[in-house]
Amino acid sequence: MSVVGIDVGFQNCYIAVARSGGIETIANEYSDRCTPACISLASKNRTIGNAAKSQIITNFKNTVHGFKKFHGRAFDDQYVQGEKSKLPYNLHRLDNGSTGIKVRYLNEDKVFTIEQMTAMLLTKLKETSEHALKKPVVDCVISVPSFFTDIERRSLMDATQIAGLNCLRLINDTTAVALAYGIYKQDLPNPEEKPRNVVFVDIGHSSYQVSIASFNKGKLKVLATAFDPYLGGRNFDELLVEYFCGDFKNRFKLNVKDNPRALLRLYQECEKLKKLMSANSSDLPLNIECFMNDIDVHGKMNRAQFEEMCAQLWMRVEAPLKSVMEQSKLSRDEIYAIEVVGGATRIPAIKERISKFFGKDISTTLNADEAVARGCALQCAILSPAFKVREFSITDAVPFPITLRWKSPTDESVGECEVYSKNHAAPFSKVITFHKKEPFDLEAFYSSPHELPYPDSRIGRFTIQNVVPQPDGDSSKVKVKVRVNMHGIFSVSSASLIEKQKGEAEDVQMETEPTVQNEGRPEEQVGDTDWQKNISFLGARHGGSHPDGDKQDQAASSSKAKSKVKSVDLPIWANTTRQLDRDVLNNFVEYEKKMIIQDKLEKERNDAKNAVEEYVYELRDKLCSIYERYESNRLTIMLEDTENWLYEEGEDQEKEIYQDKLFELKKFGEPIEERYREHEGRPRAFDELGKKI
Ligand code: ATP
Ligand code: K
Ligand code: MG
Repeated sequence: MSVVGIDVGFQNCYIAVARSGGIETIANEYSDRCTPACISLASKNRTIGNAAKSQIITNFKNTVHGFKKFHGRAFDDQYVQGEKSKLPYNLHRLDNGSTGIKVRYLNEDKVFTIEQMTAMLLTKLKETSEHALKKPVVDCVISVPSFFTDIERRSLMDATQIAGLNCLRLINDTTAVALAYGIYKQDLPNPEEKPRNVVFVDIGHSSYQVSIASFNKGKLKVLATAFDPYLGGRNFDELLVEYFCGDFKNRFKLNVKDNPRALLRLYQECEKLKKLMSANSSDLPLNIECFMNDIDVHGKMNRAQFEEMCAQLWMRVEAPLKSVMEQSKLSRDEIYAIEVVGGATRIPAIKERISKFFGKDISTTLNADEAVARGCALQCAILSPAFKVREFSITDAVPFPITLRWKSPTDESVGECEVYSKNHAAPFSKVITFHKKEPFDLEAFYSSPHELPYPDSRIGRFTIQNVVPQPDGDSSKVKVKVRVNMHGIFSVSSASLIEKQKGEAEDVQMETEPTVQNEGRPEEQVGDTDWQKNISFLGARHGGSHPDGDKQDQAASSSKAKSKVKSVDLPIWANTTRQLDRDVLNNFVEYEKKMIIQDKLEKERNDAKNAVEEYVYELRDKLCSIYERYESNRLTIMLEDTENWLYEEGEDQEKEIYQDKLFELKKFGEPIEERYREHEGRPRAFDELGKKI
């Protein structure tokens, strides 16, 4: 079993793994621990990560980045439409209304879903971790913004399946950071003592998240979360770009916005400038050669100017901090530390604002780029039976309250109840008892749409099937188990009908209101993969088969049998909004595999071609130097022919053709190399002999 944690960022992804020495972040084939969230599609293959990032300008229509927050969003969604105008590649409305990405791939127009795009990225990250661990990677823990709603989380889970990963937990970014902070701390208060409260701030490229967690020895509890889902480093880049577009228009008469390539270059330069300004307060240059119409442009900016320009953004730093403090009901002096991570927290003005709000210095004891990935790997290690880690319990918080509404087809009565309040502990299961004579519907939705960073508050509809009255005509007692699981996803996980036993007095009293009972968090016992259970619900929808049910529940009912109550599992028909159909998902899994093979074949083909090229250059060099004394006219001509061939019809051939070519060349090259080695070997052999005597 693999222990891998993946931080899937809007811009940057990091991987941490557990090895015998502990948790470490690993580097990709470019010796870079950061893998850009970027995918470039081309006529023969796709490139992902660093190689794709270098295509952003040259292959801008087919190089995809900045798509993380399209998960679970409709094409018509306001956020998607707002992004669309800024993206160099094309978005496309899919048949089911969700957002697709249209690119040219293998010389065809192709539309990929967001799940597929993220799966491509995950494939790359999976390969990188497999390379580092030297074994297959399947189990992992992946980070997710704490403000992601059910549908966005489901969509991300679909992506992990397409990439062939078994995601043991989608963990909230700031919760992962809290874990990375707390697990190694030796000096946490004892369980009976007052907990230590720490604020965690993560400002990345696209969003801003805050949480407060309280720590005692061996445990952490998230008290509250808050966010500005639309404030991140990119907002500063945008303002800089805006400024220089105006500047270049005035001074160079250039319409940068009409030229996608130039605009993309400007974005890259502005981001560099922004980072430089974090370390320097003096005037800094921005120079781009051959920017547009053969014109070299140059501009400058300093920190003071930048800070003035971004006034509207600094103002947004405070709100989430205020919100999280109000929710936690803690006073500022009850806060032990403010730990900041995420690239954009390196901006001095942001640090100042946060520090000013709390009236104390902020801490940067965690690695700003790697803390999320490390926390993910730690969570994976905790869930892995194969890995020994310190006991540490993590209680997360429900970011948005969830309400359940029920109704029966004939019965007019509709009722509802908030089953999870804001900041309710998660993961968490509850059992709700109903008294019904017929199947009924449960509708789950977020209770306060106004605070939801998503336009649709619906979570799903669940029909409890096969409900019948008792033989005497009375309503049956139906126990429904709902849960917010390890991934922060809501589900109705099981339902059972309690049959009245003959001669029993119990159950006679009629409760009109359903009762809600806390079940606690049995999920924590194992690396619960109840995602698969969700899939089996979908199976129930198509095949009408009975859902798998819940093992814990079956155990519970068998123990209840002692109290002379018989319970019958009821099938649930689940309809969660816009989740990939099982067949569609399977097709995507197969297609991803095909693309992986295609990339591998293309790599082998390229390697074979490069081998020919390298051999030609190497041998030609040697023929002019160390092999000079050997007769080689024929070979010299062959090499020249091959070089020309490589630029003409040999430019784009099958792997075997290159292999044959190399073989042919070596037939003539190797005898010369052999003669040289023999010749060179002789005197040295004598030397060796001399030393021994
Ligand atoms: P998200 O968390 O929104 O999904 P992410 O995890 O990909 O995004 P990070 O890698 O945490 O984001 O941060 C990237 C952002 O931080 C970029 O906007 C980058 O320009 C910015 N950044 C990195 N270093 C600095 C610096 N020294 N000064 C200012 N900004 C910086
Ligand atoms: K990141
Ligand atoms: Mg991040």
